[in-house]
Amino acid sequence: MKKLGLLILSGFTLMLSGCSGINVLDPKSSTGKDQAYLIWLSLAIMTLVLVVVFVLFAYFVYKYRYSKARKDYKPVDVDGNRKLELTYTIIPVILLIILAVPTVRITLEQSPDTSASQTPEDGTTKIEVTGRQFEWEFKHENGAEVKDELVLPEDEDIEFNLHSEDLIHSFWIPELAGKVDVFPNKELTYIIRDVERGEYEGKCAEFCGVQHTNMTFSVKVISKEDYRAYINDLK
Ligand SMILES: [Cu+2]
Repeated sequence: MKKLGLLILSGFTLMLSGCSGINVLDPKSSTGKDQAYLIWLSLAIMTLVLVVVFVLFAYFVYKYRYSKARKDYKPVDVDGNRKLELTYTIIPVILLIILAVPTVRITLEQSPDTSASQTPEDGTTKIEVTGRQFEWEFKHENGAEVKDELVLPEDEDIEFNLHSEDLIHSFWIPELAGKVDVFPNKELTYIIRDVERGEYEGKCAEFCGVQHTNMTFSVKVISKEDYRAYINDLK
């Protein structure tokens, strides 16, 4: 009975996690790929530590199990054993360095910026994003505005200038990159690099009111020529 309860509970947890159709671990931009790399790297290091600890644990539980023969066994005192202490200090430090270096580098590189770049680089497309209850508005470089539909040119870096008109929202295209909070009275610049062709889903990831669930948008990444034609038609 307990087992059945556990099974039902884990089933519910899976359903409630709302993971349908989201493929965070197979991202379609180099920004998202860097983020997925960090997830895999930390998972790999955690798994390594877990396996070593569990194997040693099982081994010691077995090796030092109680028996009549060892009833009066006194373990060796390892207090102050320099070799041992150095080993279990240095190994975690090395693991943390392996984890920290790419994490700090990628985080600094990708962090949303408070100042929009003044001189757009070649291969960068700027989109002004406005979040409001309960819709998204996208303004293209030529001034054309579209609601809840984001069309982008493939293989370009997309510079999003994000702001909100009311309260805090969160801009999220799971298949392209991680979430970014969108604030009122604060302009944030977030760059998603090398977006790949395809159709994706975008959403607000910050509970912002009763219609929050409906604050979604579609994302279409098309060829550069098609994109030029698209924004010219919008004008
Ligand atoms: Cu919202």
